[in-house]
Parts: sequence; structure tokens; C-alpha cells
Amino acid sequence: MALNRRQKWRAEKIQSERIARAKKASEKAESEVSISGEEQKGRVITRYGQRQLVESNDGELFQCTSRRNIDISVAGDEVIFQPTDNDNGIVTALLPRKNELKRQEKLIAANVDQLWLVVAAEPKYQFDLIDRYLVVAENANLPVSIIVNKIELVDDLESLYADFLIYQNLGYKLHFISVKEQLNLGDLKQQLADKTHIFLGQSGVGKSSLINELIPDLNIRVNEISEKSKLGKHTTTNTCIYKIASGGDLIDSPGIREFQLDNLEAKDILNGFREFTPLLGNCRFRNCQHINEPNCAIKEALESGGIHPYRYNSYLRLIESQIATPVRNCSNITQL
Ligand SMILES: Nc1nc2c(ncn2[C@@H]2O[C@H](COP(=O)(O)OP(=O)(O)O)[C@@H](O)[C@H]2O)c(=O)[nH]1
Ligand SMILES: [Mg+2]
Ligand SMILES: [Zn+2]
Repeated sequence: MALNRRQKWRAEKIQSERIARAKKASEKAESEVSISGEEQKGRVITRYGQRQLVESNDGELFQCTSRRNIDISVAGDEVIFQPTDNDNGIVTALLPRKNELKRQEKLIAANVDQLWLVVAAEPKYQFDLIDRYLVVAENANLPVSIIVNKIELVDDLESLYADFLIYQNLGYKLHFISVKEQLNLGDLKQQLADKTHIFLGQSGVGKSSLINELIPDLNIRVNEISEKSKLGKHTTTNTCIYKIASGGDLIDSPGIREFQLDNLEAKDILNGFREFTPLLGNCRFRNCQHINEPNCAIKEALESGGIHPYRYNSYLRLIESQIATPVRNCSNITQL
């Protein structure tokens, strides 16, 4: 239902009053146990149809509907809600988001702090695939770091590190780990604490193994969510937020993990190569595609060593696949 400006203004006003009221109430109740029935702050664990599962500050789960005029929430959203009985409640306000992760204009998660691209020694990392994921992350305007898993399979670690120097030199943080041999996991856990994360990466690199390592009671949690939401086995395909045992939160679903590049325009692709962006606008032609044009700032940087040939090749592949398929295949879009 589309709201006119005045209705929208009223809805926003009512929401901000509720936020203020709940803030007051939660300040008052800081050290007390929150009283059932009062408006309080919570976090959306997962959403399904018109319903959402909201976790209170005390860790209780409430199945909530939303009051009219409240925008649809997603996993990671902060809300004000009012418990109606033991297990149920009504969301009365959606708090402002720090950021939104979208795919195909569809909102997937909110308030994510950090993306992690997981790659592995086996199946061996491929630079063009890494770059595809980095383009997604850069376009989401979220910090992204790279985890290289299964390092115990590598004989020559120095050459592994050397391979990833390209990314280190671009300012991406790298974590070399082995879930199997428990190598360098402590440092990673520290980096995850107190923030909300998403893991991305192709299948087989060890994301599930890493998630099980970080969230040993994942199955219990999945069952709890499935019971409270009555979602049953669909819980495992829904985007949910989970607590990491050593601190921090993870927003996860099979769709999110294999979240790939689709439907990006040429400008999004360019925007995804962080070393290209300062050069854009320096080419002779304003509509330069940085392929064969004369006096191209990107190609000059490639020749002088400012841009790595692997990265330029990735760019070419991406841009050429966009040109080759101007009509997009939408059949695999609805999975998230
Ligand atoms: N050698 C080795 N194998 C691993 C490691 N981490 C995960 N694996 C294995 O890699 C395979 C794929 O792992 P999985 O977690 O399912 O990957 P996902 O598809 O990214 O979720 C499984 O057989 C895991 O046991 C590791 O650190 N070293
Ligand atoms: Mg998996
Ligand atoms: Zn150019």
C-alpha cells in the first residue's frame, strides 16, 4: 500500500515517538527484568511472510506481526516490539538501519558490519572468482576481508602468501586459517567479536565447517527457531542471525553464502575495483570502457604497474560477460 507524504510523515512521527518511549522505558528498566507487555527493543532473527522472529535483550524469542504502516523487516533489523503473551508480540517500530544488503533490489539483511570472502587452497582459489565477490562487496559498501582456508594442504606457504599480496596491497585484510587443523582461529574469532558478519564464498571452501566451529550449538538454535517460528525444515533455507560462541553475530543462509554477482551494470563493476575508481574520469573519452580506447587511464595504469594484470583480466571478463548478455537471465534470482 503506497502512503502519501502526509501519511508517511505521520507514520514516521508515530514511530519516532514509540522509539523515544521505548528508549525511556528501557533506560528505566535497565537493571530490572523487563516487564512482560511493555514495549521493548529487540532484534529480528528471521523473517517469513508477514511474520518475524524477534529476540529480546534477554534472549527470548517472540513470534511477531507488525503494526500497520511499519516497513517490512529483515534479519538484523532492530525493532521496538510489545509482547502480547508468552511467545507472541507486535512490532510497533523499525529502528533506522545502519545499512542494507540487497540483491536484485530485494532486501536480504540489515545492520551488517562486515563481509568475509572465504576461499580455500582446495578447491583452489581463482582470482577472477575472488574479484567477482569483491565487486559484490564493494557495491554493498561494506568492509570485506578474505579468509583463506585449508592452509594445511599447502606445501609452500610463502607462495600462498605471495599470491594474495595483490589483495593485501589493495588494502584487503587476509586471514590464513585451517578449520581442520585449528590454525589461526583465535585471531579470527577476535576479529568477529562484537560485530555482525556475513560469510560469502563458493561451495566446498569450508564455510559450513567454519560456521560449525564458531557456533557449536547451531543445530540447537536452528531447532529452536524452527519450533518458535513453526517454519519447520524451511528454517535452514531462511536467512537467520546466529550468535557466535566467542562473540559477535553471523547472518547466514545458503543463499547468502553463495551470493554472487548478478545483474550489475558496467558502472557497478568499475566501482567494484577499488584501485580503478581514483582513475575514472581521466580517460580521453567520457564513455571509455577501458578496453581498446586510446588514452585510457586504466590501461596506462596497467602498463605502468599500478593495476595488476590479474585484476584487469577479471575486469575484462566481467565487463565482457555484461556486454554479451544484455538481457539478463532471471531464473536463478529468486533463491534468496
Ligand atoms: N583439508 C581441509 N578440509 C577442510 C577444512 N575445512 C573444511 N574442510 C572440508 O572441506 C569440505 C567442504 O567443507 P564445507 O564446510 O562443507 O564447505 P562449504 O561448501 O563452503 O560449506 C568438507 O569435506 C570439509 O570437511 C580444512 O581446514 N582443511
Ligand atoms: Mg556448506
Ligand atoms: Zn579508459
